[in-house]
Amino acid sequence: MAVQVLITGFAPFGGEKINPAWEAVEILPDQIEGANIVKAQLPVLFGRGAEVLAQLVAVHRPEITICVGQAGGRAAVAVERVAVNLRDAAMPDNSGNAPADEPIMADGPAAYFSNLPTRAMAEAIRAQGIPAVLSYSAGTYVCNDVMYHLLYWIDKRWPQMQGGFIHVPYDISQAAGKPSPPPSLPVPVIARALEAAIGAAVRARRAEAGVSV
Ligand code: PCA
Repeated sequence: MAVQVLITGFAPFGGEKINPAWEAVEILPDQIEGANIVKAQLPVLFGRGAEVLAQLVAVHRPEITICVGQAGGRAAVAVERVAVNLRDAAMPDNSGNAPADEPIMADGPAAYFSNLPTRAMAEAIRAQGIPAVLSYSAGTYVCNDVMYHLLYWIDKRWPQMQGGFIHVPYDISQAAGKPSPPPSLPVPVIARALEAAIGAAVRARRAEAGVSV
């Protein structure tokens, strides 16, 4: 059975016309390293984004789930290692909700680590000649909300699943529209980075399962 990978991007938010995370996810191939790639978009909504993800996991039963979000201003693709149990919005989500100082899960730990091979994923991106870093904060906005929920479910409900999060820079078209242009990467390059990261995660899963490719 082919490994099933669920990969999500987000809708645009914060006044942007596009979200490079979704644009890149959308153009990924349907197969990477022999794994099936299921792509979906999540809404930029506290709570609801995670609910949509839970439905997708329940339907598609992926072995690997990777969510991808825009981190405007970052200069590299960031493979996130940690999600924290905190909602603290610097700007409202797409429904105008801006929670402050709230836990995500009353019965959850302060933080979770991703159980994906994050270092190998970052190295695989760099091997493509694309800047990549390991990141120790996914923020306290909707991306962290979704990542925390994902790791909470892996802990409580779906222990066979691996999950994590990747933040990506602005697309060059977004940077070009700003008076003091922040760092950016073209969407096709971001897609290549995601493909490399997914490939590394799939290879590691197979190696662990002892399955020959
Ligand atoms: N980035 C936001 C939420 C949606 C997205 O693409 C974040 O970093 O929280």
